[in-house]
Amino acid sequence: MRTDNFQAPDYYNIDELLTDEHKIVRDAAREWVKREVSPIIEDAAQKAEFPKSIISGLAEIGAFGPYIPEEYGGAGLDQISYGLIMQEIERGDSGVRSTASVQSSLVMFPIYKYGTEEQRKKYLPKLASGEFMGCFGLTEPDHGSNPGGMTTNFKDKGDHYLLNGAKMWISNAPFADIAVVWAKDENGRIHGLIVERGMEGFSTPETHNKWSLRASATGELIFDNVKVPKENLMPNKSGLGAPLGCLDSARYGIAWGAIGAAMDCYDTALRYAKERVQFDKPIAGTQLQQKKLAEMITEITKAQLMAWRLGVLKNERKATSAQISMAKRNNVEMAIKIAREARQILGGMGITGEYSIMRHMMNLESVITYEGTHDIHLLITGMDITGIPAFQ
Ligand code: TGC
Ligand code: FAD
Repeated sequence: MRTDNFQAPDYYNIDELLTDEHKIVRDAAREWVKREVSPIIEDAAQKAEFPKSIISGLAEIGAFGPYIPEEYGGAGLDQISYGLIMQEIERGDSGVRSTASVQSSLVMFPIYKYGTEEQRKKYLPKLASGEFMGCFGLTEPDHGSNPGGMTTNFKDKGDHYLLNGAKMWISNAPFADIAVVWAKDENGRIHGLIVERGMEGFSTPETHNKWSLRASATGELIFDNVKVPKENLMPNKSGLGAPLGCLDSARYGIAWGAIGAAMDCYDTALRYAKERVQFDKPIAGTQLQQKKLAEMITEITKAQLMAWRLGVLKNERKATSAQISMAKRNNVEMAIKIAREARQILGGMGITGEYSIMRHMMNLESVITYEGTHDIHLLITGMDITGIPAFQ
């Protein structure tokens, strides 16, 4: 079992920008990750198993619905607390953060924002406690970056809807109790439907052979003439903007989460470089390794400030989708570059499961792809500053 000696870098005293509540929430998540995630995560990733034993702990630290009001079982926290929780969880593993992101921002958020009061009462408290786990079906085999082209559809059959189609690359799908599914009606308008495990014609085959996010379960959602009760349609928003609105919230969490992965890689590499002696001195005393470490802490500090400022804007309801895209893109790229450099600092040891770096590095290949690829976020920034979409 690996000892977790993590010490969080805070080069610009960003702690001084946080409230007492932020620090309490952050420290509780940090301690929980040290205690419950670090000891088991490498084994889970090696076995490609989602560690279901951590679900109740995630609920206890407020990771399921941090910003959902307490009356629905959420933690009622602000956006910076949400970000800090994601940072700490992803410090442990991006796959665990994925589970929390999906549950909070892609399942609880749409039910809270677009659902009926009955739907909120029925699902949100159980999702907040982890009694129910959820997944989010937007991506299809032929429609990834372009979800507006989706073909999954439903027809009005009087007393129910008949749902057909397939979703791919869905986090939590293999074990989820409910799925928030985006599908077109007979007029081609996109709506969100809540599909429950056990509905006839609904299956969730697992996706195997992943080299990334191995401790997170990924699968497909198959709908073969699934009869969905009419009360399972979320009525308060339709069109592509509805799922994209959920992505704003999840992408924001990833902008913080990626910092956690980067901090873990940096902290591990710094400690190793100070201990590892070659040519009769610690490799941390060489200019080449100092360049790597100095650039890492610089980039982490910039990313921390960006995430914090975005959190302030989110709290004030002023953050734009394009600002969120910029932070997701910047911080994930920052983290993946740091993971690659940190792995090299560890030499041969860097490729082993004795250290977390290679796992973070492989995980981040998914993080840079999902919730909008690196390219798509650049195009979103490009469109925002020029006013001209360049997607087609
Ligand atoms: P476009 O015409 O630009 O927009 C359609 C409508 O949507 C509105 N909109 C947004 N609304 C809220 N938030 C946003 N971020 C929004 N972006 C656009 C827009 O105003 C418009 O509204 P209206 O009222 O005029 O109809 O749409 P487009 O088809 O040109 O596509 C734009 C594009 C490429 C940016 C978008 O499709 C996109 O973001 N693609 C990337 C797809 C993506 O991110 N998929 C993620 C799937 S879920 C996932 O990966 C979960 S991983 C979970 C984990 O494990 O952590
Ligand atoms: P494509 O869209 O086919 O893109 C392939 C390449 O082409 C990319 O490099 C892309 O940047 C580039 N490209 C695409 N369009 C353009 C363009 N206009 N201009 C220039 N370049 C372009 N989805 C869900 O709905 N729910 C989930 O829970 C979920 N979880 C996931 C978990 C994992 C582990 C992974 C890997 C993915 C997950 N996804 C999920 C899907 C994810 O959102 C998609 O993989 C992502 O949006 C990209 O779609 P794609 O894989 O089809 O790639």
